[in-house]
Amino acid sequence: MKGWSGRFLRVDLSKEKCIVEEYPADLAMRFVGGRGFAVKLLWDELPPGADPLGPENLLIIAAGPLTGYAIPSSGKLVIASKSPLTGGYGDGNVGTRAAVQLRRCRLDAVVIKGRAEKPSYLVVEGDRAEVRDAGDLWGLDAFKAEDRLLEEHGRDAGVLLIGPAGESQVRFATVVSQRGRAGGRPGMGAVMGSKNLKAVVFKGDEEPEAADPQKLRELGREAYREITEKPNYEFWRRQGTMATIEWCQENSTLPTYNFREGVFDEADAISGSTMERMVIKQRGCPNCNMICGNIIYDHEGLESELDYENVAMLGSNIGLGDLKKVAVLNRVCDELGLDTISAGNTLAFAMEAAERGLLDIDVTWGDYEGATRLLEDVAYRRGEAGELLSLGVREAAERLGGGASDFAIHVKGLECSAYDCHLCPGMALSFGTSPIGAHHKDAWVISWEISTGRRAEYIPEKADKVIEFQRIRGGMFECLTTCRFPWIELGFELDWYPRFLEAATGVSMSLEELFTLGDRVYALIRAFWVREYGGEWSRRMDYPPRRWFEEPLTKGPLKGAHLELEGYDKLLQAYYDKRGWDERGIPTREAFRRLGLEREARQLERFVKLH
Ligand code: PTT
Ligand code: SF4
Repeated sequence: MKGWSGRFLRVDLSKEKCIVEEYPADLAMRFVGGRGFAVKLLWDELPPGADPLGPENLLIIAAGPLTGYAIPSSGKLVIASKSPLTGGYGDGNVGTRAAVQLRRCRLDAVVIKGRAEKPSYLVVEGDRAEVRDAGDLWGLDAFKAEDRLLEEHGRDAGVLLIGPAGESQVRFATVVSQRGRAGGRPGMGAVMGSKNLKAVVFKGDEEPEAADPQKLRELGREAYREITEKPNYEFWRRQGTMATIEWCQENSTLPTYNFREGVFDEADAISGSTMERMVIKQRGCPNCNMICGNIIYDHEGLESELDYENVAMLGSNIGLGDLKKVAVLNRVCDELGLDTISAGNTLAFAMEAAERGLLDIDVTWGDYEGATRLLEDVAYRRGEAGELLSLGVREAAERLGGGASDFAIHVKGLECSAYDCHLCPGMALSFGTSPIGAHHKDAWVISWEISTGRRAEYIPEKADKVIEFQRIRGGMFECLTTCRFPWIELGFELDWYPRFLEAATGVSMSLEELFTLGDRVYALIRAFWVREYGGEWSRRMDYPPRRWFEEPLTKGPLKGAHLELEGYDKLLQAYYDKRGWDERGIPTREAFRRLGLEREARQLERFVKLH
């Protein structure tokens, strides 16, 4: 095979064994890479009902067939596992040198199981892989530990690692890289911690072989040039994702006070324009010419890299209107290895619980010192509140009782990312049906929904749009693992990707085929959830948070707005119908057959009757 190396590294930490194996070409043709490989491996190899924090869980690091080539934004990989936060499929996409170096080791993925006896890290250097002692790294924050590893293995090594939160298995601990890249929101960092695995280091020595290297180089050059010529390019380089603060405020979708409101009185103070005046430098992922990580000095004088989600969740959502202080919370999350989105939700949940007298902590809205303290308590699972909140808002609310579940903002246990949906039924559906819980990455339809005339309409076109985006973003981009920003932010056309793929692999796949790949991956991820939840699975798992239905906005231009349950249910049904899923949200036998998943359907029938 060209483009694909055709090799996985398999690591058993319990036995300290590392073996390289060739995988069948059919896997590449049907699942392509990244998320596709991850879900197929989890489906085939993870024992059903496995404890996500037990040694049997698999941690999968998977690149795609475009990863590492000199084409736009190809420096990303997917990290996946059964999630300890949701109990279902979990993954994240990280832009990191580790992606490029993984491929330079002539590997497409690493599959890690077992549990090391003592704190360890994995080093893959060219063809050599070994598990080493990480005794002196354990306990260090993610920045310090990465610095040490780079000193040891060279500054060009690629590192994925966890901070103290991953070590103590906080359910929303994430995997960090390069001081400001992070991925695996649904607790991929906790899975690493449960395996006693502090870090994975890659350092390769061979370029991945392409089917037509000359053609790929030419396409790459042309594509980089085209990106810089896009009309929005200069603005993007200045603000990156931070422009979204102003846009959300204007459209009343900026999460505020634990998603009670969609507007924040101090939005200007945390906006992209405010940030522009503070930026000291920029940072990005490998192979990218539209880098979007904006770095400022935070309130403590240290560097912090800002993104929209981080600032909204640790700013307006907790009532904090000071960008430099928000930046401290953001940096602390990176150092500790906590997912910023879930951290912002968890802080807001705790503030509201305290306000209602359900939780005995001294932290109020906008309380920067209190929030910083609480983040540390959570990361180290210190004290009663730290321990409780380390479980994520779904479980913390269940344990607290007293109606706390009414203000726990999540879907399937994953805390919502930063879009208030009191009047965005389409975006609410996107959160409801996202394959990892409430994350925006698969179907960010909110911009389309608002720009096409925003009404409380529950029309099937919205379900169609969610599916269209899920195919492109959640399917094609997550399997190729390249960044979707050139397309979604600058309008870099999708038909570049089949061309890149053909030059890299020699395999011709049309866009339509790449979208079908998305459907296949979605059906299998859904099967995974249903298998793991068994009798507890129901369509209610696809509902967005109760607050958006039951507690109308109290201020701003959309005062009084809220979602309608009946309308949402109609929209969800339209979504199921279009996908060929039954009224429980489970793919039918026919839907599985159409996607070439007959065998998987038969396996699923052991757990649930299919229609
Ligand atoms: C992503 C999620 C996001 S989505 C953000 S900001 W965003 C948060 N970033 C965090 C962070 O930072 N530190 C931290 N401790 N926790 C964080 N949690 C949050 O994680 C990211 C960019 C961004 S910035 C986005 S939207 C796009 N995401 C892509 C994607 O998902 N797939 C893809 N093919 N391309 C993408 N391009 C963009 O990449 P998760 P990154 Mg990320 C510091 O990880 O788990 O997917 O959650 O990866 O390298 O940081 O790039 O406004
Ligand atoms: Fe990374 Fe941003 Fe470039 Fe995407 S646009 S590859 S997230 S730096």
